[in-house]
Amino acid sequence: MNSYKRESAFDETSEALDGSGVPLKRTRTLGTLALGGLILSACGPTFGAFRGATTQGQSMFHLYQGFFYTAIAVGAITFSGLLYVVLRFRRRTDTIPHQRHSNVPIEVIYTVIPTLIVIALFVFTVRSENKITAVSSTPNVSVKVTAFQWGWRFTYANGVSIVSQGANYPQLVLPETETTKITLVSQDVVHGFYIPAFNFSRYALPGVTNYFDFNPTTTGTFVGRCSQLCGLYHGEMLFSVRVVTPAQFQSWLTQQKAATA
Ligand SMILES: [Cu+2]
Repeated sequence: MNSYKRESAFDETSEALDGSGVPLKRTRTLGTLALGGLILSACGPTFGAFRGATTQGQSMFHLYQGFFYTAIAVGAITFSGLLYVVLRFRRRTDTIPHQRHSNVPIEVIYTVIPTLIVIALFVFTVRSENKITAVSSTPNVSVKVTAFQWGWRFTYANGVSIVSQGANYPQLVLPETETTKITLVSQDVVHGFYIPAFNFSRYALPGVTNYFDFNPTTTGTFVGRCSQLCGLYHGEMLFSVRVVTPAQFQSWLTQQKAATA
């Protein structure tokens, strides 16, 4: 009797209405779903990608994560169907199931659903790419990155230049949260400006100038490398990226300027 009472008391609360007249139970379910989605995207599996140390890198990561979740859902449905027929018609004595020439509703479903999935993935891709490739007209910092066989030169607007010197790999210093506009060029052959933690790679092409922005979201030091086989010492084309607070960045830049002078 006690358990019955508790159950009925629970039912009363769960069927209660919230202000808008929607049953509380449904509101809670929707809330749980939304929270679940939020937790999945914030702390869900990375599927081997970086979470992204820039706002652009995070957009890339969320797109990749969304593609992966979609692939898992499609895979689960496909394999469930496959497993069902394998088990359902496993007996040797089973006669061949009823064969039909066509089934219009099923054909419509398996044409329309994949089309909708592709359209949705396309829309999300365009939205993410627009965010990733957007270039600010009023960046806080501008750096020209020059790739050459086999190193990098980072030139800041005030003339400070950091360049590869033998085994001394250059370091690109960026301010956290602020917008840094990168102008990427190549002095000789095709190179790839790749920062794994930023989920970002872009060709450095001779005769072509590429522009993009970085808005770092966290301080730290990250590995950078050339992602295009560009010759004998391609493997030596390493660099690092150090993200510091804007105040630290300003004092670093002033110090470098004084050292150059
Ligand atoms: Cu290279």
